[in-house]
Amino acid sequence: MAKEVVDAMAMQRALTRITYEIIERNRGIGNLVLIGVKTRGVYLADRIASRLHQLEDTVVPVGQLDVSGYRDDIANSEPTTKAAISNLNTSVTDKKVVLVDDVLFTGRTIRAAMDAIMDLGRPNSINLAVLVDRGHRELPIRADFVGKNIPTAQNERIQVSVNEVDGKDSVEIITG
Ligand code: 3GP
Ligand code: 5GP
Ligand code: MG
Repeated sequence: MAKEVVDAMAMQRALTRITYEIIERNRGIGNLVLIGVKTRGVYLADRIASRLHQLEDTVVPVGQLDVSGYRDDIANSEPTTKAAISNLNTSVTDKKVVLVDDVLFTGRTIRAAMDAIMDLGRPNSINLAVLVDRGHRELPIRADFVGKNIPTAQNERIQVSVNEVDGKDSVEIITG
């Protein structure tokens, strides 16, 4: 059973609010870099970047991060490649990095993402923006910018749809 908890308008508003919060927290957006966690985190990062462009008239670089080689809980037959971050035309060293993902759950993906970023350089800071925090953390990780907190049972799933790949913007709770 699917229950919609965030519709297209609410998702737009949440991303706009997160964008303002990023500007406020960083006192402007100089030295900012966005890194989206594949797959849907990348589309959310692109949308935040386009709002930043509208509001601050500045182009913020957006990288795409594939954490699969850095995870601790997925058997990994492929050797870890250092090319986990693609499309980023700048170094992360001395940058204020904002990681963007769709759902924060155990925190293991973000732990892996931080490892991948640290392998590439030494950022000034790393913040985390997520559209949904569904709870159930297994590591001491929290998000700095949250679209919506959705407390879930372990056996529930959060389905995030984005227009770019799913043809609609929504967040649904899937049960059973
Ligand atoms: P995403 O790549 O856009 O984040 O992890 C692959 C996809 O499976 C994710 O898409 C996510 O939407 C979906 N997914 C749903 N439930 C889970 C879950 O419990 N764990 C993981 N890793 N992915 C899930
Ligand atoms: P974590 O590593 O924090 O357990 O999970 C975060 C990653 O796994 C996110 O990138 C997300 O894609 C995926 N994930 C975990 N649980 C869910 C869920 O309920 N829904 C969706 N859409 N993704 C999930
Ligand atoms: Mg994700």
